[in-house]
Amino acid sequence: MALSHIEHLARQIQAGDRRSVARGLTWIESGGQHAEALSEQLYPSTGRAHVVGITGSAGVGKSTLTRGLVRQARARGRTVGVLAIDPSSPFSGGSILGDRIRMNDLWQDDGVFIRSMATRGALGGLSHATPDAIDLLDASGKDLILVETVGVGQDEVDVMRFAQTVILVSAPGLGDDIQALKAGLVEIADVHVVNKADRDGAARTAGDLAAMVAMTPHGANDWIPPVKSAVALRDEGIDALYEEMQKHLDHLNTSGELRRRRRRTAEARVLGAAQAFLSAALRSPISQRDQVEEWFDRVVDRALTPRACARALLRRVGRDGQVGQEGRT
Ligand SMILES: Nc1nc2c(ncn2[C@@H]2O[C@H](COP(=O)(O)OP(=O)(O)OP(=O)(O)O)[C@@H](O)[C@H]2O)c(=O)[nH]1
Ligand SMILES: [Mg+2]
Repeated sequence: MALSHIEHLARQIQAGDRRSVARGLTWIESGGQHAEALSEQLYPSTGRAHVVGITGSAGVGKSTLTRGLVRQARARGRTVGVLAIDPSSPFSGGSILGDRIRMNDLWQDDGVFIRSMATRGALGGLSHATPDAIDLLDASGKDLILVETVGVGQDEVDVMRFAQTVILVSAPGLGDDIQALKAGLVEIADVHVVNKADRDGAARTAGDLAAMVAMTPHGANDWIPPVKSAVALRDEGIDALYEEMQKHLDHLNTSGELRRRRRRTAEARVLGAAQAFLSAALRSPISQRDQVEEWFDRVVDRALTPRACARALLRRVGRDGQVGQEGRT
């Protein structure tokens, strides 16, 4: 594909053209050279949106809350992009369809762009496609980008690194879940919300969370994650949640923490890309040709240690300039 074609698509995306945004996201999901060329074109016009991660156990009401937050943003005249990341196996597409139906009313609004991504199992994995997809929505001019994931695995926790604000959704009656989530997710939450506050036990869940927050040491100028309640189904508590999200962004801006978070994100992306390049290069047939075969034999014959061989292989990969030339970036 000619570069001018990619440049054209990038310009259309920057102009906010919906069909181009949809097409660009499809490219990014499938990865490869076109995706990288497109991301390169878009990168200079990113870094403007407020990226908010919405995570929590399955069924706590993340999508319902997301829909509510979209409405709050729209009422304030802000444009919104939503990425609902489906961590389920490629075999079950159920919840994508569910999300689509539940968010149906928002699909008609030009100021909103919603996309479900089932990237688990795709080459490069969840955490590689997501930041590029966020960038694309950012470049298309969306003021707010909401990223929904079930916080089940390390991949989903990693995705939250790309957000400036993380909202952790809990629901009453999921005591064990809270325990399970404690290690990974409570740590990264900037705002807690106990959804389904219409159900028994909501006050207790909120109390447990508040106790956990209180146990975490905080400096005098640190942000202390608030614990809010909501009934997303009835649109209750969503405006207060939106306000907390805004307050957190203000805190990031005034404290200098925003720059530090962006720096951390940059580092994670660079290292992630370097790892992906390297493993692709190491697996490529070119780097395994001739000499390398002989090296492996020498390892078998105890003439070379596995580590020394690995160093030689890395030197060779670097010298051949193959790094990043193939595979997903
Ligand atoms: N009682 C009650 N039910 C709710 C509330 N919010 C959402 N629900 C219901 O809970 C179920 C799950 O809601 P979703 O918004 O799909 O939850 P989710 O966390 O996005 O689910 P997954 O994406 O599948 O993990 C739906 O049947 C909702 O109608 C609430 O405030 N109260
Ligand atoms: Mg959902």
